[in-house]
Amino acid sequence: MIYNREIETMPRKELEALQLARLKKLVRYCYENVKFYHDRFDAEKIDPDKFSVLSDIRYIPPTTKEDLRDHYPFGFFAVPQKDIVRIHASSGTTGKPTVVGYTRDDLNMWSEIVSRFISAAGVTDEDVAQICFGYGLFTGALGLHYGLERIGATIVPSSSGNSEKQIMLMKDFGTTTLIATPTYAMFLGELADELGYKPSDFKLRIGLFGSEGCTDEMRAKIEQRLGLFATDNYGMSELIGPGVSGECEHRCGLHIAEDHFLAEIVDPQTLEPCAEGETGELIVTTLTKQGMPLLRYRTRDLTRINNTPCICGRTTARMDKVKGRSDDMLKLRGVNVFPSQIESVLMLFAPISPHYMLYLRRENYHDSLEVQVELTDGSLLENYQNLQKLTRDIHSKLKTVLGIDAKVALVQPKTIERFTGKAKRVVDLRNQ
Ligand code: DLL
Repeated sequence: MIYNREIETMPRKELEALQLARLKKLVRYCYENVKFYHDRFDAEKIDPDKFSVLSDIRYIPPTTKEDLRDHYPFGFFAVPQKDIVRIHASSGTTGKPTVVGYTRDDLNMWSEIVSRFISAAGVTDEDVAQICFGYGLFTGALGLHYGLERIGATIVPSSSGNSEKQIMLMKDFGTTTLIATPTYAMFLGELADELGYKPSDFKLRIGLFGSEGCTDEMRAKIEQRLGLFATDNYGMSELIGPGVSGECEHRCGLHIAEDHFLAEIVDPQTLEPCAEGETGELIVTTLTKQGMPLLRYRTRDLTRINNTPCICGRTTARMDKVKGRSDDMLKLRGVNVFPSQIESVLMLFAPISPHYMLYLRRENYHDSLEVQVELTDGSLLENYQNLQKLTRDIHSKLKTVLGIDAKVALVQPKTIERFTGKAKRVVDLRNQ
């Protein structure tokens, strides 16, 4: 179902005109209401009233996470605090979190764009939707919550963790839509299997997975385990949370909510625009946000954009599944590799499970990578020859496909940590 037909199928010329009108308003709004932007425009001699085409946006230097950190907590807010009705924050693994403030209109817009991608995935008011994202400062749960409520689905706000109970609820309440990170969905599927359930014991039909990447191979495994059809959705707390883009049933890219977000792809090194269709870093401008508008925010996520209309009828541009974050790229003896590429190779081997960890170490001034991966059947550990052969096969596949020389360690089933939110599979031990 197309939730907002007028916007989602708008001819591109009209859409671009709408974006330009909104951009012009936004630039002045930021200049007048956010000191950081005011100072920056003055310093760079940017006239906020001289924006006449969308590409003029390139005159504005990008905004970074460090800029937000430097103005912690509320320095980027563009409205008085009484107009902020909600605050979220990104987890902030190191140091202070990044804080985001929403006005009532921002929350409305957020529900609208979430309603779009969940409708595009096929969810309706007939569905029972179990939200297994953590409720709290994280945007995942409440973002999906209000979008699902708007379309009238029955929400089960079970949050993350307490996994056996999740499975009981999933069965007893007849959950049809599972909302989780792909990692947690995989874990729930595995646990259901261990508890003796088959996919047919559940009424699951759609998975709305997001907040982290997942290869197609991994997704196929999760779908099979749980008996559902999964779509990917993307977002980021600084920009709003989930809802920036999401796949439709055809799964050929994530439709961007372009009336609210202006997306650019740039070379992450030079920050020069990439050619159309080329992969680079996604930079996003929030066209309509009032509480905390951002001009050219550097997401660090790598993807590419396709502007051609989709077979679903939507005209909104589609971004590829995120390939990785520019800061996640592993550099091993001159070879650049993303964790997702390693995952794709591992998925080719049936005797290993989709649970793995990547350990980076520095030995004698050389970086080395250990790929630790679980066996599906622990009895293989007793057969030295078979174990050696599998280890060698994985090693050589990683070498031929990706050009990396990784140490492969096969470990007992169920020994690698399970995550209830985003997985943290890369452990960097190089500076220890
Ligand atoms: O993860 C927002 C969200 C919640 C999106 C629930 C979708 C569903 P943050 O915690 O700020 O926000 O993390 C944002 O997560 O820059 C990406 O690197 C990554 N990310 C989010 N969605 C995807 C996805 C939420 N579908 C960061 N595929 C982003 C790959 C994703 N990476």
